[in-house]
Amino acid sequence: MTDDTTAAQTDDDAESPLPPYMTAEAGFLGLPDADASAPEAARAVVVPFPIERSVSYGGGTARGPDAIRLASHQVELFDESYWCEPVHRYGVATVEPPRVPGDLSQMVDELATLTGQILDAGRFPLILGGEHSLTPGPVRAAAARHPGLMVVQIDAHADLRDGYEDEPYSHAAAMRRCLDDPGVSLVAAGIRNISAEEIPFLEANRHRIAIHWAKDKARWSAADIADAVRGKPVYLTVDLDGFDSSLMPATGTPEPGGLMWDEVVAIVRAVAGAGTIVGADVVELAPIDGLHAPDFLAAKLSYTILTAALLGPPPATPSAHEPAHEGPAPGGPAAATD
Ligand SMILES: [Mn+2]
Repeated sequence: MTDDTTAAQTDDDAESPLPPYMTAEAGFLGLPDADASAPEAARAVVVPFPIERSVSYGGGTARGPDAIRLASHQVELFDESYWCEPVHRYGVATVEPPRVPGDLSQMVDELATLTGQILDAGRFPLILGGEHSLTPGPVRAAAARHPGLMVVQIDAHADLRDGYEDEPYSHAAAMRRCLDDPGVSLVAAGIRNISAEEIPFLEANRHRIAIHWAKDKARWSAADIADAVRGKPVYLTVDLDGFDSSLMPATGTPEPGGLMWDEVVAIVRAVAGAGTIVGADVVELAPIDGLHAPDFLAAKLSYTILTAALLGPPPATPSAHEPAHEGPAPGGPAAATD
């Protein structure tokens, strides 16, 4: 296919339908069909996107989306932080994996078009990777519709290289490609790998790049990230290697010294409370046969992201439906135990 042909088809892309929906039972969270809303009515649209082209160490991310989807069938729908089954308040539909072009630049273009269709329908796109090279696509679509877009990145790696191994759209350049749009800003957390070649770009773009280093995590919190995005539209990208490698060995470049589960959930919810999350991705799961905990983590995180983005953070105080603490109420007849 020539470039001219590609350009000529672009006009038609806005009219092209989404890929067909999976059944609710097969899709994300595996809802019994009787319990699910019609897929067209669901506010959340999950897009499995098994891109694997530029992996630099361990492979296997092409199997990531399916592993997350299948693990999601084991995720409990009830969320004790919200005291309900949040998915029934917004609805989720899952499309079949779209065609993944071999050329990474074209891949990004096509995913931008697809994500734009979801956004234009007033719905929330969640992309399941696949490698991190996909992220510039949905970010481009979101930035075109939400001026002043903030990208919140959970990652072990800064991903600020201007290409890697002659590939400008490499996963190692994912955030750099997002920042090609001068209107996009970046807040990163969990970073513990940056190369010397990335430093000049970082230093020249301090006004729109804030990095919360993993090494300093005792000195920053989710609230700092929330402050940076307050009142702004946010695209959330979670490279699963941002988690500590003890929790997330199933990724191409597992790294010690990373973020823990509660820390990432706190960031997601704080960002949802301060800004408006308009789209998200969860990328770089490379499943390990026989080790299902990482797949489940990715699935539960994906549900946590959808719920926070579509319902906001949970109530700050514990649910009124349950006692705040075990044991006797203060001042109650059994309060004096001495
Ligand atoms: Mn990354």
